[in-house]
Amino acid sequence: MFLLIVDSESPDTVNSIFKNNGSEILFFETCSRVVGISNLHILLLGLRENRLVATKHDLTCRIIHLRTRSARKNSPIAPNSRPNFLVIMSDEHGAQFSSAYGHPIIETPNMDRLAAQGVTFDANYCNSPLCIPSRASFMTGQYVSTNEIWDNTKPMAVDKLTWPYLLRNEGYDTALSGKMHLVGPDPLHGFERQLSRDPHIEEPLDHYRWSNGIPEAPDDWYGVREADPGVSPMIEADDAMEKAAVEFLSDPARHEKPFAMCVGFIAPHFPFIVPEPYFSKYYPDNVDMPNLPEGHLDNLPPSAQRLRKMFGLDGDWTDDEIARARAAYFGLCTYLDDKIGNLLDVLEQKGLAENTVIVHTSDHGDMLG
Ligand SMILES: [Ca+2]
Repeated sequence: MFLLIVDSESPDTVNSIFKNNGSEILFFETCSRVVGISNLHILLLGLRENRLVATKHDLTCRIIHLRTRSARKNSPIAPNSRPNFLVIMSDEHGAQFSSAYGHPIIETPNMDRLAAQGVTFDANYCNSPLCIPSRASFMTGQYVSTNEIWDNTKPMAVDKLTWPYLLRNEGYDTALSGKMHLVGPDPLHGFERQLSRDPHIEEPLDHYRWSNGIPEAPDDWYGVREADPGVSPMIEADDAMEKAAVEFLSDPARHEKPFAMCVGFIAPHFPFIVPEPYFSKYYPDNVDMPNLPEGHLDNLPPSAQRLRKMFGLDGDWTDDEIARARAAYFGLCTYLDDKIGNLLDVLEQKGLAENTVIVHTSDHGDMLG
């Protein structure tokens, strides 16, 4: 399946191209915008003078769940009906760490709920294991190599076409609540406004200089030993994002236009600090240890071995320290899941559920050891 958003002067041409590819295109509007349901990617295209600006092969983004009205009701989206979009994007959440993807311990009932109502993807990959490159691909529908963003310091070019721009041009109310990690002069790139704040752009990282060589961490990575129950600034930021998103969905003045809101939660990204009862739900009795095959670390490619040295990931941690870190991550997954559930509940309470396409994804994963 893919969600197709096309900026086109010739929708008939787009339709014929994708029909010929065996894809299903569902028009939700008679002019130049198309939303289609087809295969494996979120796709952002521009069509000018009957020439595709970006091709189907110029983009991949990972989508974990996609729920559409048509999927729920087994009927196509009606012509001239413009659905709302709710995009829920977490940070560093490997899909395997959810009950929806069969994890034996972690409970994510609201991801299960989304999966039961829509489509779940099992062979879909993000473009980069880093926030900014992966999110730039998600925003533009283009490969990292096309965007030329390789690390967590480079801003996206201000003239990049993004899916919020396309929807905004079509009369959508486009809003961001939380993280999209848009560093540089434009923190919105097509979103009309930020409803909350993105804590990860408030302290930009230094640009990497090749002349400095590849540094090695002087100590073991701090993240493991700081795992604990509690409230970190990132938890406070996530709570604020959720509150702002709920207020947005609940605001009757907003219903004049269709909306496309992206809620960018930090969880389950470290710090491994999560409020109770989420920590004790998994620690100490309900957490497993990493499954590390014999010789795995020695056989990692040189680039991965360099990264391990750079982050200090060969720490001399006890089994208990590792268990606490994993339990906190498990707890953050359930904490995130509760927030997703609250957003779904508000959609239903406000009568928006039937006409809202929900996309749940993450910018990349985590292997947890
Ligand atoms: Ca990230």
